[in-house]
Parts: sequence; C-alpha cells; structure tokens
Amino acid sequence: MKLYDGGAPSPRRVRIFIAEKGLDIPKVELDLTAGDNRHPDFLKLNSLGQVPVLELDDRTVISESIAICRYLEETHPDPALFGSDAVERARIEMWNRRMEIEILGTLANVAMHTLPYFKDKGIQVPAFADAQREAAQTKWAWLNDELSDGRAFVAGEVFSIADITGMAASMVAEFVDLKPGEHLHHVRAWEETLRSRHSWSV
Ligand SMILES: N[C@@H](CCC(=O)N[C@@H](CS)C(=O)NCC(=O)O)C(=O)O
Repeated sequence: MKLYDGGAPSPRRVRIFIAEKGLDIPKVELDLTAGDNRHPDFLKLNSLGQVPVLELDDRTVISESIAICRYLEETHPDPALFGSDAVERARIEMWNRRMEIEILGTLANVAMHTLPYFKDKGIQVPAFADAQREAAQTKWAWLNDELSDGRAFVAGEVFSIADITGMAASMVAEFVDLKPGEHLHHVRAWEETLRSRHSWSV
C-alpha cells in the first residue's frame, strides 16, 4: 500500500488520520508546483490530477480524502475516528460535512481565487474571494457559538475526522491570513487543543 502525497491540505488530512491511527504507510511525494500531478502516469491513477491517492497492494486505487480515511477506518478500526455507535457516527458525519462545507470550503475558495498557484487552473474572481473572506469570519463566529457549550471536540467529547477537517481548515486559514479573531475564545481554544496533538506536525 502507498499514499501519493503532496504538500497541500487534502493529503495532510489523510496524513493526520494515518498518524492518529498509529499506522506507517509508505508515501510517494509529488511536487504539485512542478506539475507532478499532471503527469500522464499519475492521471491514470486519478483523472482529476489531485492528491491524496491511496494505492493498495492489489493496485486498487482510492482517491478522495474521506474515502481513503473510511477505508483505513474499516481496516484499522482502533481508535475509531468516524464514531463508535449510530448516534456518534451520525454526529461525526454531520460535523465533518459542516467543517468541510462551512469552514474549509469557504477558506479554500479564498485560496483558489487569490493564490498564484491557482491562476491557470480556473477563472479567479477577486470579488468572490472578497465575499468569501468576509464570510469566513462569520463562519468562525458561528463555530465559536457552537463550541461555547464546552464540548471537548467539534462533534462532542471524542476526537474525530471532523476535528481533522478542522485541522486542515486551520492550516488554510493561516495561509490566507483568515485565522479566527482573537475574541473567538472557544474556537481558539479548540484550535490550540488540535495544534498540540502529535499528529499536527505530520
Ligand atoms: N476532494 C478531494 C480534493 C483533493 C484536492 O483538491 N487536492 C489538491 C491539494 S489540497 C490537489 O491535488 N490539487 C492539485 C491540483 O488541482 O492541481 C479530496 O478530498 O481528496
């Protein structure tokens, strides 16, 4: 088994997941800025030219961060990062989607519509980037209100894939200078907890 990796938030999400599971999976490092992900050999693995990609020993290929994480969850159930019972699984799914759509997606839109790397990958709309910049602080404030009930992690008392998505969002936020405002104490405290985990630095 090997993970096609690259210095970007999506593969990092999988690297964190792997570290939290205590697994050791060999990696193939792609240089996205050099266009390794557009090489015909890699496009045969993922026609979208995106990382991460997990290739199993029998040559089965799995793309999409969450699909890879779900495969690893099934094959290595402990610790459970997608929940342990029906309610926990549903709450984690709900929060992972919220973290993806409301937080990570908003920040990623700012990155895609402003950073030079994405210039030739689509049409950049500066006004949309500005609107998403403004939306980002509103979304952080919403999350702050949610976390004000004192829960330890975003989906409850257990660390989960939803927090890992939050970790990716936190990294992107730093990159596009959209960290949650200092007055948002609950989000800042949650972020600090995540940043202090051993998996943060993988
Ligand atoms: N939905 C995909 C997104 C993957 C993705 O956007 N990967 C980015 C890095 S964060 C990438 O490979 N970008 C290279 C490119 O599009 O040129 C997932 O979660 O795996």
